Amino acid sequence: MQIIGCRSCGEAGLVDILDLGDMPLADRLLDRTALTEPEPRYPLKLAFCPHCSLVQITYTVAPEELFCRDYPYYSSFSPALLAHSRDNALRLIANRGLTADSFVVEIASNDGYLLKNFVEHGIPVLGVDPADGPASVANENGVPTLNTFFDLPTAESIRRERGPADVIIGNNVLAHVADTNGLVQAIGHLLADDGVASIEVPYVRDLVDRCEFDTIYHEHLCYFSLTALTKLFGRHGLTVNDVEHLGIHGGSLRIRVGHRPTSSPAVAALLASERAIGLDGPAYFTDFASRVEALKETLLRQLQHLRTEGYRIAAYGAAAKGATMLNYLGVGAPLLDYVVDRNFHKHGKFMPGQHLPIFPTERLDEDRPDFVLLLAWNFADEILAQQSRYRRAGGRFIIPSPEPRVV
Ligand code: JHZ
Repeated sequence: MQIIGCRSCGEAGLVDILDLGDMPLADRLLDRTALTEPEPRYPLKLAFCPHCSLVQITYTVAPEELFCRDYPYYSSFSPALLAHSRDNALRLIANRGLTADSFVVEIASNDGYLLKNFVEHGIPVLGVDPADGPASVANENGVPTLNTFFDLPTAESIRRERGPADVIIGNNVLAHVADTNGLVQAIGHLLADDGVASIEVPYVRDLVDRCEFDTIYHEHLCYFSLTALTKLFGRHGLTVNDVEHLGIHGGSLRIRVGHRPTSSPAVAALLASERAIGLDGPAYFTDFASRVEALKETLLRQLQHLRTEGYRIAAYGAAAKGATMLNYLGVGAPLLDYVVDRNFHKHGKFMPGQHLPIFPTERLDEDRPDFVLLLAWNFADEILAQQSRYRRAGGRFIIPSPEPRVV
């Protein structure tokens, strides 16, 4: 569905920023039998709202089609993400003085990768996630999880049965929910008067500055600045009381939100710096499309040159962002041979659109392609360290952004 007004403030007059064309769904990995069937494609266009500064895509794919069955993303396959999440959990436990009498809720809790840290400390938790595979893994591992979408009716029923939440965590979920205001309202309803909501979102400034265009796909409806976040939460009587700029996922903001204003200087400082660089206006985004196009041309030329020279090239990371990268560049076979990934739920499947097969990472050692395009560049340090044997044997990685480089 095409949106008419802004996803946050509802105003008309969105300004176009970037058009990636009609794209397949990034996490819709295909079985071999589906390869001959037509694949749904939807418009992928980015726009800016001059009223509330929210960057957003203009077309909404039904959430049931995106998230419920066969959702292949399991958070627990990245040790760096596990460490990041554990650190967040331990800080919340210490700073909030959480005990066996507290109640922690996580929205989009996936396979229980984060809540397990609270469970270990004897703190009551509840996860909510619509993806049936990850939710059942969480339940099997002792992290109680409701296999449903988090919305106002769900928040009301949790509050009725369990009382208000002392902590609500929502990492990489705010951008995924079509009813943006409904989600924030539901958070406000479930959050205790003195509770804190800890929310992480990829930071739109990093997206633009580092040309991370591949993080744009249909699951990500919104791309947040602090300016846009404060307006969104403020509309529902909630205050952004703290903010941190983190490296995870190519650059993210973690905000702490509450009913009571206790705002830290960090919030005022980041809002001022967004104003100073013009992130609250459309001009900041004017050259983004041409920079994305230039990156595409450079990377394509490089890959084509290597192939012409007779080198074999594979890719690492059957990530959602990998699907945007491959489909926007229009590269599959014969330029690239295959994709490897650690997540065994993805093995034996094929990437959307370009239909490259997905294999376990051990394939790199067995097959020794000359180059590997790093689609999961956000975990570059971790993956390069893990692939030291392949690299010692002469294998090289191509890191696509902020500009292509070979390591
Ligand atoms: P990764 C995810 O996007 C999911 P994706 C989601 N769409 C979201 O919002 C963003 O994050 C923020 C694999 N891997 O996490 C695991 C290895 O094989 O960058 C993943 O399949 N070996 C909800 O899908 C992929 O790479 C490794 O050592 O773009 C990484 O996907 C590591 C670390 C990862 O996200």
